Amino acid sequence: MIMKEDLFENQRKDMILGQGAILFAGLAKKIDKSLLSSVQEITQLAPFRHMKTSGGFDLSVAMTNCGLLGWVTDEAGYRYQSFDPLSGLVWPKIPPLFLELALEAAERAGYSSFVPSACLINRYVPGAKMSLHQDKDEDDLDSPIVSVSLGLPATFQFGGFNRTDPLQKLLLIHGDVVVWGGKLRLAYHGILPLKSGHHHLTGSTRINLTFRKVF
Ligand code: MD3
Ligand code: FE
Repeated sequence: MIMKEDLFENQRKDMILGQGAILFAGLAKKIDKSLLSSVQEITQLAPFRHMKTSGGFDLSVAMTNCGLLGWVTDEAGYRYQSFDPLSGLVWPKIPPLFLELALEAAERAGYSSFVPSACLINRYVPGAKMSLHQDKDEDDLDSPIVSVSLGLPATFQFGGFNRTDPLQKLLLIHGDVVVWGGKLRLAYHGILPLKSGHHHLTGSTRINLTFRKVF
């Protein structure tokens, strides 16, 4: 008899999600504590904050960045910029450990010279969500986006090039690394409201890193 747990277990194996997009289940687990202490160091220089949409609403996800460029949004709209609007200082550097992980995943997915110029760091608390969107602010759409999930699990949804295309759901759990390239690079995607829970390393939060080559 197939049990519910088996279906969950199946999703815990590396999986091709589409042409050019692969889930590496648990790949970041081996370095989870180091990744989280790096996040801690970054946020001492560039704290998590709730950015405003151009319409003036606070995002439920708190964000910061490291790298040469950081993604920001405010009343003027969204963009990549080289400095943190809170401090006026350049964003903290991407820690070598982050780069090694992102490059390992990209390489394994077939992207041999991925050099991210930006790393957006998202923090979700229960109820926080990310509405369906496409990531197309980057000039380099041939490069993949590499995402790393830490802490509480989240239900990720992705579809096609049109907002109304049918959606697939994928549970992203602690340590999962996904390389989003090929056709899925421009897919609509989002995160359903985070369920409350406790994770031994992040408490009641989920942290997501996304590595991007902006230009
Ligand atoms: C699929 N973040 O920051 S990561 C984002 O979990 C974002 O915080 C989500 O969407 C999060 O823009 C999802 C996975 C992800 C990132 C970028 C993608 C999936 C993607 C770009 C294209 C297709
Ligand atoms: Fe996105």
